[in-house]
Amino acid sequence: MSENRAHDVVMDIVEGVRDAIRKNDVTFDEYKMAIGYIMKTAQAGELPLMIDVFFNTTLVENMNKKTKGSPNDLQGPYFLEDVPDVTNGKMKTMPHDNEQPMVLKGTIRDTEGNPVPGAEMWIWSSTPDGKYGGFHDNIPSDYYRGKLKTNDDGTYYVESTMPVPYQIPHAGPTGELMRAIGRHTWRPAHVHYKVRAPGFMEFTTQAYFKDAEWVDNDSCSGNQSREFEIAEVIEDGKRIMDIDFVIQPLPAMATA
Ligand code: MBD
Ligand code: FE
Repeated sequence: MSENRAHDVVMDIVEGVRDAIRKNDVTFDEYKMAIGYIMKTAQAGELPLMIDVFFNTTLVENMNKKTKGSPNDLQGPYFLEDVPDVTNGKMKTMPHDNEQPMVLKGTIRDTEGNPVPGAEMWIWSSTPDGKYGGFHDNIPSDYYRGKLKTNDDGTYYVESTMPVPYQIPHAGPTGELMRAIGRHTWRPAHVHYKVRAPGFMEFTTQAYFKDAEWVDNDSCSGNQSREFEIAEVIEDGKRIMDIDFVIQPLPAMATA
C-alpha cells in the first residue's frame, strides 16, 4: 500500500483486466467489442445496474467482515434520496391485480441494545410486477418508496405492497451480457432499507421472504448473510415484515 490510494486501486483493476486478456488470449476484435459494449451500456443508462450485478456484493462482504451491527446487503441501482415522508403511514402504490398489502415495522437499536429514536430510514421495493418507481414504466419516483424517522422508542412503521420475484432489466445491454455468459437475471423478491443516524455508520440492507423463489440463487449474489428471510405472517390480510436492525457507531476518530 502506498500513499496514493487511487493509484493502488486503479492499478490493481488494470492488472486484473490484463490478466484476463492474457489468460484468454483476447483478440483485438473482442477488445473492440468490449469497448462498444461498455459504451452501449452507458448510453442505455445501465452502467450502475451492470456494475452492481457483479461488484456490489463484494463491498457488502467487506463491510460485513467488520460490522458489529446487522449484516448489510446490496443497495442496488434504484435508491432515491429525495422521497416523501411516510413515517407511520403508507407509501403511494398503484392499484394492481396481484396487489398484496404489506406492513414494514420493527425497531432500530444500537450495538448495546438501546433504541435509536430519530434515525432516518429509507425503504423501497418493487411494484407487484417487478418495476421501480422513478426508473421503470414511467412510474413516478414517489411511488413504492419513502423516508421515515424512527419514533421515540426507536420503532418504525409503514405500509406498502408486496414486491415479487424480480427480473433485473434484461431487455438492454445488461440482459444481453447475462445471456451471453449463461446467467439468469432473476432476484428473489426483496425490500430495500437504508438507515442513517448521527454518530452511526450508514446501514443498507435488504429483506427477503422465507422459502421464496431465487433466495438461494440470486443473479446479483445478494442475501449472503441469510439473516433477513422473513417467514410468512399475515394479519388483517397484510403480510407482516417485522424486522429489528442493529446499527453500529462510527469508528472513533483517530486523534492527531
Ligand atoms: C435491483 O433491484 C437490485 O436490488 C439490485 C441489487 C440489482 C439490480 C436491481
Ligand atoms: Fe432491488
